[in-house]
Amino acid sequence: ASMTSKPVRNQSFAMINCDDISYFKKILGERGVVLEEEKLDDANTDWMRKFKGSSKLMLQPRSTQEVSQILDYCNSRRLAVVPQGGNTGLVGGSVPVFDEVLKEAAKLGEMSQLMLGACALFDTVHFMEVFLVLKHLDGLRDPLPSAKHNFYILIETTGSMESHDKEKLESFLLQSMENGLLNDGVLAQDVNQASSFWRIREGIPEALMKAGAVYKYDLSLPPEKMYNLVEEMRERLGTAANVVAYGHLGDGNLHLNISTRQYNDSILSKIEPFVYEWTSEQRGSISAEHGLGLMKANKIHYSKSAETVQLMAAIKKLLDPNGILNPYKVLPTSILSQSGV
Ligand code: 2HG
Ligand code: ZN
Repeated sequence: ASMTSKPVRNQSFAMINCDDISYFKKILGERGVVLEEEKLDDANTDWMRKFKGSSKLMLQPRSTQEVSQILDYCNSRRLAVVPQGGNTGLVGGSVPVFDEVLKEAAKLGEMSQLMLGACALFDTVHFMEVFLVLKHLDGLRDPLPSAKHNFYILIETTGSMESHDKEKLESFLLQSMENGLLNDGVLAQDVNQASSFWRIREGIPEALMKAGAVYKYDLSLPPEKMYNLVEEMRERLGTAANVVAYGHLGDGNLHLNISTRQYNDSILSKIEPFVYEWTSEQRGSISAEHGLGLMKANKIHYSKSAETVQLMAAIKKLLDPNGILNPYKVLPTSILSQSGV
């Protein structure tokens, strides 16, 4: 079951024919043109298995020049294109909706990876759900086995001097325990232990997938309000669902994940539009880290004004006059048809 009703195919886009394929083989060589159904099937399906397209062709350019040749051609032929990296998106942003041409971006992605690497240098504070992960994933240990707690935070600092980081964290832990802010805590003694803590934090999405169906929301909210939404949602849903909250405390990013045995419209109607309205009232954003994709293209008005959305559509029209780039995503189809995209 999908959480989004599918838009209709934009009939101004052409369908791929043999001439197109010959042209792509000419510029990319045989190796750059993938037609095998099995490979396409993976790329057509998002990793949560919620969104599925029917692309018949994947291109693997290896230079920016090849990329620009592909886009020139697709634009002149009105062939819609979906660039795809790791295909680990959560909002249906990286899979085709219909028969768009797939363009593998992984081989060109080194620059933006660099950027992720640089980000990791900053101190990070995450909050997380521990038991869910311990229950569903193997080989992990409870870092604070003496008692069960409701709320865990994971803090990592990366200063230039390890001993100084350690001192800072030790005194933070001690002080916070003294004034009742924290019940319990543990400091990783070496990199192995640190990475075992991280495995718990990073295992949450996987554990949720194993637990059953999951409704995912990626919100940004004032940090002091974040948990109110979680509590309200728990009240609203009662025993029908397990409301799981984790995320990036430092930037006010709440991953509200609602786990149920199966997808079910009555649960969905208790979650939406409530979750979007609540976020909008707090002047938060309904898409903090993972974009709007297909899933939230028609929800953008909860966090952006009509003027801003018009402006975004105008910029899109300027850069992509035929609307061939990743269509049906981010902006509502109604706005784009008004602006003639
Ligand atoms: C994370 O912080 C990722 O673990 C995934 O951004 C978020 O699964 C999610 O909702
Ligand atoms: Zn995240």
